Amino acid sequence: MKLGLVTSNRHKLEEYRQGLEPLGVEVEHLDVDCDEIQTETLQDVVRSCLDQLKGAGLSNFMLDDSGLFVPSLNGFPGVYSAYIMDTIGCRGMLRLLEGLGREARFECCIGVCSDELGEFTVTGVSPGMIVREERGTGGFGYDPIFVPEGHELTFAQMDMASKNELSHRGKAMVLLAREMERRMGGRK
Ligand code: ITT
Repeated sequence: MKLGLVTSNRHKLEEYRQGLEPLGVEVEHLDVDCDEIQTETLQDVVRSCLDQLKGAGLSNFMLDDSGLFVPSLNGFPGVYSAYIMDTIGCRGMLRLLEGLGREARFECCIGVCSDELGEFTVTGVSPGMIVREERGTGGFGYDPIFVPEGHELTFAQMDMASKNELSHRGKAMVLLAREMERRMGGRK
């Protein structure tokens, strides 16, 4: 099966290829844009993008919206993660967290729109901690400041396969593959 991935982020594309191709899903890059609505949840952003792109005639595609949620900041930056990364970056996040709890979680909501499988979303969560200084050069975004629960290395210090095993996106990909299988089984 082949699915297009709508993203402007080449790191995401690589993570999807690494995670889904062994599961029999070929991932093709679709360089199209969607207006991310201002809303409270990743799931609403994803559903709105699916509708916009479907309305524009696209089919057999997926996309994700992801974010870092910090309970001591009442869930911030959450759906504003891209804006915060572009304005204050990892360093600004570290400054914001001085003196506050460092527990955090990444979430990734994947939305799929497929002729064969219909439309659905799945969400993966990776709990962890924000470290005190940036570590590592791999990955992207907040990877240098996030350590997944039970581990010592940041995502930016891991190779892509290890990040995919532990990450919000990797977990969402497992749920995606499971849902695809369930929907295909239902057709038999
Ligand atoms: P799209 O074109 O796919 O939307 P994006 O990079 O804007 O690419 P998101 O809106 O999903 O992706 O991400 C919101 C922010 O969270 C953005 O600043 C990302 O760099 C960051 N982010 C998303 N996934 C991440 C991950 O796996 N590791 C670190 N940071 C991540």
